[in-house]
Amino acid sequence: MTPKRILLTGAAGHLGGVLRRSFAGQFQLLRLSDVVSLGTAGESEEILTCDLADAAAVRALCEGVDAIIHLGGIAYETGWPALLQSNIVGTINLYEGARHAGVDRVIFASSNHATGMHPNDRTLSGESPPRPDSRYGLTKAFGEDVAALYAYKHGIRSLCLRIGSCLPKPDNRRALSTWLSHADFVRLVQVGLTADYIHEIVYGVSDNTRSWWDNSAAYRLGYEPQDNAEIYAAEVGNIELDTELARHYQGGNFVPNEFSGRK
Ligand code: NAI
Ligand code: 15L
Repeated sequence: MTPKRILLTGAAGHLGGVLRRSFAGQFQLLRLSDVVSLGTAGESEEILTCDLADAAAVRALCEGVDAIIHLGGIAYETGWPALLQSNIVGTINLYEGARHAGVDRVIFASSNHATGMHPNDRTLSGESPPRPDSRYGLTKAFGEDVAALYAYKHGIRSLCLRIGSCLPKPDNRRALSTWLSHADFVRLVQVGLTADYIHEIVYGVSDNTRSWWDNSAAYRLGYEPQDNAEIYAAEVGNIELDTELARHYQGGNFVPNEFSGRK
């Protein structure tokens, strides 16, 4: 059954904007939320400004929706104080709000950086264990576990998307493996809104010839990506990441930052 009333967190962000444009007028209600301004509400849109770290506000935010697309949070590496509030406390608050409100499902924007310390000669799947490449990646691995707790214990269907590089087009050699086109992102979220699952972890990636990820779990749910980064190979295939570490591990440039491990 297609949900009628949707909450989108992180709606003012890059991917939030992609979904807002694509979903305009498609649902009875599209509730848009962010901590920053979202402009004026369009038809069947509702705008609620809310800090994900505010438990009471998030509880109110989740009332009366069937499904949540949870994109809100810090999308890059930074210090613990900010990540703790937005990504750890924020995700706990979101799932707790969903439980209180009886929400059917949550699509959680995880990240490839939850598994970024795996070398890129390895093929991973959603069942591959986290190997975070950063504090940011660790918050995403934590979010996947929060999703599992609320799925198996409280019945909230949870689809975790380990998103690769969701950009208008790939911008370097690494992205020929990790690229997720905007259109395929929308397709994957649509699958998340309608498919039958309890808790799944899949990769958010297009049908890239050089993909590092076995995404058969997403295909089983009905995901049919239409784009392949390879068409940009001549344009960006020679644009390499700067360091050997970044080129060796799936997490790319997140890996050399503060690296003091064994090579
Ligand atoms: P973005 O940074 O453009 O958007 C994130 C939004 O979350 C921002 O509008 C920000 O204001 C909001 N936010 C941050 N802290 C908040 C808080 N405490 N309360 C309420 N809102 C808060 O990021 P983007 O690119 O749109 O990514 C969306 C999600 O997808 C993020 O969770 C990111 O980690 C994840 N992701 C994105 C990838 C990409 O290629 N764009 C790759 C992997 C994961
Ligand atoms: C992410 O998780 C980031 O949010 C995004 O800005 C990109 O760095 C992306 O991963 C990536 O790995 O390309």
